[in-house]
Amino acid sequence: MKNHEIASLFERIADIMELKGENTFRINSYRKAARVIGDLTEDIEEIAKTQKLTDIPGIGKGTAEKIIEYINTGKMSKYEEVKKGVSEETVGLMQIPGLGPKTVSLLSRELGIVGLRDLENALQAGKLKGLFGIGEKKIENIAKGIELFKISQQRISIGLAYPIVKRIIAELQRNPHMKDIQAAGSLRRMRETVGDIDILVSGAKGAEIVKAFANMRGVTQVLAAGDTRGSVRVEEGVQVDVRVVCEDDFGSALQYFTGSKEHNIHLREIAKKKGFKINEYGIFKGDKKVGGRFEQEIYRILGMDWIPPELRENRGEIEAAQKGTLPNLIKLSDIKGDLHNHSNWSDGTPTLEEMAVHAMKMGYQCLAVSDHSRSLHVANGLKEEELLEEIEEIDRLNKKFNGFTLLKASEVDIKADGTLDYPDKLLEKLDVVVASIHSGFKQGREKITERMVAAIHNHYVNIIAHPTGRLISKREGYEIDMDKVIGACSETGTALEINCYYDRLDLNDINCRKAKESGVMIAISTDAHHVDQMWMMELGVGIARRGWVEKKNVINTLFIDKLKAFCLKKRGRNKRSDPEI
Ligand code: DGT
Ligand code: CA
Ligand code: CA
Ligand code: ZN
Repeated sequence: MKNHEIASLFERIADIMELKGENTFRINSYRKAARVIGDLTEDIEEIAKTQKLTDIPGIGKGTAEKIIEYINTGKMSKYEEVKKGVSEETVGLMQIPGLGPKTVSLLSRELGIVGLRDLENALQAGKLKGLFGIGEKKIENIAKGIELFKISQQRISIGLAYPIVKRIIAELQRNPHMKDIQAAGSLRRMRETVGDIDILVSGAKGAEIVKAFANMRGVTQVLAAGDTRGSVRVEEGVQVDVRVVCEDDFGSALQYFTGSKEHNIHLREIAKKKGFKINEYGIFKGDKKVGGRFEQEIYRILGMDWIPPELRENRGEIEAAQKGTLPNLIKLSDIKGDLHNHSNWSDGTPTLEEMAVHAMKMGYQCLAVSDHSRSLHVANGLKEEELLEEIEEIDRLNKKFNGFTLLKASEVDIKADGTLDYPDKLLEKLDVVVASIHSGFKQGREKITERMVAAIHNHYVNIIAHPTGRLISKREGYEIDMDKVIGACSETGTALEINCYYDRLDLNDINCRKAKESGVMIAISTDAHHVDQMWMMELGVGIARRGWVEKKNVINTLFIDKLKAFCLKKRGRNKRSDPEI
């Protein structure tokens, strides 16, 4: 799919035009096109084939022509034209979070900064100080932006890697020489970011399999292709490694290449003490191989329970496996609903009905529509009367459904002073209230924590959404005292959200585990703005598993009456019939 490439090309055109100080109106139309194309779920090439590009809102005739040109030739003359006279390196600078065209043009004019190296030198020499409009805080942000940029060049979100792996596995599975195939490494452990993708295959004809791997759709560069291993770069920019082993070794190789390194080192020490040796070829007693076909054998022979990959970080999982006290981790199939979603009433794409139909297809019992609240203008937040209308529409739709419920909800903005964006009497009409911070990120740790805790103490707030506000590829999030937040949630019966959206994924694994240990319930929610984002539930479940979370810790595994009771309980209305949760 070329959607992503084309969207970023338009984004780059807009950036360069802005750098050159060109017409704002035209710049914005390129940015809009970039956003629209980035959000498309259909393959833009497919759409182009049927001549419907201009049917897409935001795509005019000129834009459509540029897209077709790119599809046909791999080039866009507008881009070639606009970047004349600007160095590639300077264009690259604008990809650094916090460095927009205005700052980049200032830096180049005043300090002659062309690329990243220049910028880093200038920062180190303190040359940015005193430039017009660049204060201490801005300098600090640029430094942080460079760090994030470097990380994003090295690691990608699991949400981006996941579909790549699915595509590769589906393609390789068709190869007749293949026996087993499985993702290993950090991806199998469901780390929130992955450095590269590791795929393990078993089969007798290694060279044939590696050849098929190197010739896969989407490969842009072959870094290595031998008899038992191959390494390629794919169009999404990430490196993918494949190893081929013989069937008899598959389990031990899978164990080895899943890692983490720290887990494996600890496990090897235990093996050694017990007189075994483990490596990618098997588990050995002296020279005799005693296991290796299945991963389970390794753990069993070492006297412990099999450890789910998400736990393999050497954070106490080996000891728990020896004692038989590993948690019974939550599974995707335990999920009964999704409690944070946006429809076209605010900034989402789908209608309420489309969301409901998709949720039913996913086997859910319920779905909460939590459109944005009134102050969030950028996200088309709902005025009070609009939320009332939406509630009516939900009531009307629910009459049509059988065994499925759209829950009335809102993602209410927590304002700068810790109060909520809607009055209690309106919140009372909702089944689920999700609250989150979208502004004032720079308030400082104490103030933000206070603000969040105040919201948690509101009797109507059931879930705190994306509790750190970070975006993996763009920003670190606000500083917050998570222990205090967890404490307040535990005290008040408020749930914390794992936001499944690939660029968010906060609560992270560590805080998740803390929350669980403090008895805080967790909501795993996708924050979908499109039905095609609802699959990301899988990512959130992965993070929950990394946080040792069990089904009983998660509110969206509850049957709907229990879920409603959980929410009502906080309002103090339902004291007599405490739900058993
Ligand atoms: P990443 O790619 O940075 O997200 O992290 P991983 O964990 O996927 O690391 P990677 O791709 O370098 O290696 C895949 C697995 O192979 C790793 O999790 C464990 C195993 N492995 C690699 N190098 C070593 C090593 O030196 N010792 C041990 N015990 N295992 C290793
Ligand atoms: Ca890896
Ligand atoms: Ca690797
Ligand atoms: Zn949201």
